[in-house]
Amino acid sequence: MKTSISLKQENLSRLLPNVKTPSYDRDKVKTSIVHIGVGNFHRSHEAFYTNELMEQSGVLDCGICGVGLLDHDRKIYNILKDQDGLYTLVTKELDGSLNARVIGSIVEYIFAPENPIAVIEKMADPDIKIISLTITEGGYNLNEGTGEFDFSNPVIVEDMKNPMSPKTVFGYLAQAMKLRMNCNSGGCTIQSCDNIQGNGDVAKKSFLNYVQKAEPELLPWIEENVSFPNAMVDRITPVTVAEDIEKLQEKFLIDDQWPVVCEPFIQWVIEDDFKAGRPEWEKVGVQFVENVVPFENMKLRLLNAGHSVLGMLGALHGYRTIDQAARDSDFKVFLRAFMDEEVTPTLGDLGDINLKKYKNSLIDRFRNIYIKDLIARICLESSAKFPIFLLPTIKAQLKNGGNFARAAFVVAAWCKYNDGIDENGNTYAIEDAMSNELIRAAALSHQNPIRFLEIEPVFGDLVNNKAFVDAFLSSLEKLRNKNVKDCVREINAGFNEH
Ligand code: CS2
Repeated sequence: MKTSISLKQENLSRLLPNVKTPSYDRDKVKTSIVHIGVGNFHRSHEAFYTNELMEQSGVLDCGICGVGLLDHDRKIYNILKDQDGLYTLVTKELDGSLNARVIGSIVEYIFAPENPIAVIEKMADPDIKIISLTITEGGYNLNEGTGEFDFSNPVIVEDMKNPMSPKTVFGYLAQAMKLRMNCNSGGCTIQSCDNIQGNGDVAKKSFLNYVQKAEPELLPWIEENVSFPNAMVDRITPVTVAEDIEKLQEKFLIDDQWPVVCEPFIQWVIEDDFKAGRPEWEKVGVQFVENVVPFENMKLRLLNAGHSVLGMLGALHGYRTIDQAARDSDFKVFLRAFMDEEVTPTLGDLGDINLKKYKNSLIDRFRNIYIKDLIARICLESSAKFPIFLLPTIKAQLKNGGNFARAAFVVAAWCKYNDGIDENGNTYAIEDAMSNELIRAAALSHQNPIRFLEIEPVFGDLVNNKAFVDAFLSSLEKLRNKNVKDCVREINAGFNEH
C-alpha cells in the first residue's frame, strides 16, 4: 500500500498528478486581506476564489492573513502552522466523483488570544486593503427584536474596559482603525461574508454603534475612509468528518489534518464599493453588481430557509442529513410549495434571474447524497438564523395578505425541536447561543404554547400578530398530536407540484 504524503509546501511536488496544487510562487505572495474567522466556509469560498485568481492571473498581491479570535480557533491555527497554511478543498460532484485541490491563498495566520497587538498592527498595515469577516449570523451582536447593539454582552463590556487586549471583532476593528487613522495607513474595506440580509450594512451598523460609545473621536474618519459592501455568499460546506480525511488519504494519498469538503456550486455577488481597491475576483466568476438585495433575498429566503425547513422537519422525523430529508417525497412537496407560494411572492423584481431554474437547482443541491450535510449543522444557532432566513418571509406575507402557513408550521416545528427528542425517541443537543431560553420556552409551551413566541430577541413583536399566532398555535397543536410526516401530508394535500 502506498503511504500518504503530509500536506506541506515542500511536499507539493510529490502529490499525485490528479491533485491541483498552487503553481504560483507562494513566497512572492503579498498579503492585502485579513480574514477573521477561518472556518470551513471561508476556506471553500473567499480563500478558494482568491487562490484561483492568483493561479489564473499570476498577480500575487491578494494573499490572505487569517485571524482567529476565539479559543476554539487554536485548532485551525495549529494545523495551518503545521501545513504551511495549505489545506485541501475537495468538491463532491453530483455523480459522486471527487476533485481535490490544494489551496495556497492563506499565507499567514495570527491567533489573537496569543498576540492581540500583532492582530491590531496587521489590520492597520497600509498593505491591508480588506478586512473580511465570517463571524456567523449571530456574531454581529444585534438584538433581533429591537435591532439595537447589545452593550450588555459581557465580552463587549470587557472590550470597552480593556481596549488594548480586545476579545471581540468590534474591539479589534476599533483599535485597528484608530491605528490606521493615526499612522495615515489609508482607508480600507470591512467586508462581511456572513449570511445576513445587508451584511455590509449590518457590519457597519454594529461597528459604528460600538465605536460611538468606545472611541467616538474615530467616527468621522471611519465614515470617510471605510466602506462596508453588501454581498451574497453561497457554497454549501458541511462539517468535515473523519471519513473525509480517510478518503483523502486513500484516494489522493494526502495527509491533511483538516481538509474542507463542499459542493461544486459557488456564488459570490458583491456591491462594488471597495475603499482601497480589491482583487480582480470577477476574473474567476465573482459578480460585482450595484444592488445586491435581490440576490440576497433570493438566497437567504430560498436556500437558507429551505435548509431550515428540511432541517427542522427532518430532525423531528429522525433523519440525519439534508439529502435524506430532501429525498423524502412529502418533505420535498412541502419545500417546493413553501418556495413557490410563500417565498416567491416576497422576492419582487429579480431582473434576469431565472427563478424557476434557481429553485430547481436548489432542490438538486439539497439532494446531493455525497455532501452529507448534517441536519445538526443546519439546526444549530437557529435563534440567529430564523430571524434572517424565515421571519422576513412571514412578515412580508402578512403585509401582503399572502400565504405563510408552511413558514408558521416550520416555526412550530422549531419549537418542538427544542424539546430535544425526535419521533424515534432519540435525543439531541440544542446547540445555540440562546439554548437555555429556547429549551425553557419550548418546555413552557406544552402548557401555554404562545410562550415560545414570547422570545422577544427572536420574534420581536410577531407575538402580537393574531394571524401569525393562530397559524403557529394550530401547527404546534398538530405537531404535538401527530407525527411530522402526517402533518406535512395534510398540508401538502391539495397542492399540485409545478
Ligand atoms: C446553512 C448555510 O447554516 C445554514 O443553515 O443554510 O450554512 C448554507 O449551507 C450556506 O449559506 C450555503 O451557501
